Amino acid sequence: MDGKDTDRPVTSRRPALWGTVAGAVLTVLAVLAANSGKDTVAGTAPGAGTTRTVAVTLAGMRVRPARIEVAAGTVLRLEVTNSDARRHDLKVENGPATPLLDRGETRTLDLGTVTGDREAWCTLPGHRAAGMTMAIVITGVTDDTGHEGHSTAAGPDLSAGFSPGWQPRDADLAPAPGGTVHRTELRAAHTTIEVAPGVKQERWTFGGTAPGPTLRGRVGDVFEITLVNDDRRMGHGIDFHAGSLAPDGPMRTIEPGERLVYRFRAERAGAWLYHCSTAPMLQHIGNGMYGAVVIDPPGLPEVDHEYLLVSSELYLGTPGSTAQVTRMREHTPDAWAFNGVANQYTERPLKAKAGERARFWVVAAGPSDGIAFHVVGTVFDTVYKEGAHLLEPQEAGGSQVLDLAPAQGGFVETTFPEAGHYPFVDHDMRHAEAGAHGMVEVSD
Ligand SMILES: [Cu+2]
Repeated sequence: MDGKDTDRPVTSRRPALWGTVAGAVLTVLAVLAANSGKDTVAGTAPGAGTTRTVAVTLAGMRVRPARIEVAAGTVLRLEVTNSDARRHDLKVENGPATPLLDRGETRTLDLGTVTGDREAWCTLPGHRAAGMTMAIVITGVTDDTGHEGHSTAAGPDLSAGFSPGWQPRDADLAPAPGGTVHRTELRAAHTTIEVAPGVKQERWTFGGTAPGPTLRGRVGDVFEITLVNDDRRMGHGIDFHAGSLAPDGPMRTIEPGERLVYRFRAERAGAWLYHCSTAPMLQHIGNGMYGAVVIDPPGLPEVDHEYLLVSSELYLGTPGSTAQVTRMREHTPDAWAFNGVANQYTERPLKAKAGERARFWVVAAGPSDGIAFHVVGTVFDTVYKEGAHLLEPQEAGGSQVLDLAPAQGGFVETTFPEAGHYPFVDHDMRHAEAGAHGMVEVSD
């Protein structure tokens, strides 16, 4: 590669955690300050005889802080509180364990004098593997593995908070604008985006967002897109699946500072992908260069809400670095996302009212995963996939999942039966539990 890779090696996992680690250290510092009155110093070695009490929270398949640094010789106490609706415990490697704690229960674990690194985890089946772990790292001793700590948590901490001022991408899909010719300028540029709670990631984008802007029109409309390459470092191109034409000219790669005009007529309805056409597309799509084109089927009825959700994997780290591209090739994403940000609609739910009808347009951007789109608590009475109605309301059947391969698109419709909280997910649970999860809050 270019020798500027700043990723950690592939064997050392999960760059996303560094944000969490920093947060954990701050928490520890805050706890230290809060408890400084209790400290008793009985030796001259750093940490020797000092007592530290650290508040530890169990919630959302995470132990927080996920990492504690203590000086060798410190007497360590963990004040463990379960703030989750379900029960958890915390077991310290070669040390004490709490009993199963109900929500709101607290137990103090006395670890005594700590001299070596330890792990702690929830012992319920599967919780440790899901990321309920904490690393207790002793400072002032050489770690012969050369690593800082041994956190084994997987992926970004999705139970952490988004940064102050963070806003989700609007999932509402606006109606097609008037007119039959739609002109858009798309600028290819690098942008830093908060792609998961507290995780800022450099993205390659069309128009500064990933997904790029959504285009919408009717069958027969003409789209005239001017692509401008504002990226000073590399070439980009664009490919609209909604139009048919010879790729040679309009899909060519343009160099930094160049522009091209891509004109197509949308001859057929559907939920279409567009994406960067420059090789390697795994990297260009995987770093954010994709978006949706919605061409309404003739006679599409009005509904109370129309949402657009573009699904994708997320790969963290320096875009295009050896480490990131290796994860893309090995298909080990750091998270999955709707509209480019893991868990954004869990944090900021979509809103609807009981009895209202919603249409969810879904496009699978990949680059490697499709989606099994499901809305918990609802049955779809309408399914439209790849240009065809598979199910319509007057039929007796119902549908539970819209399944899309990478680059496919469609929509489903449902009516929310009553007030409540309806999660929407990629029903591949590996994806749902790592970011492909949102919520519709339905009120009376
Ligand atoms: Cu590109």
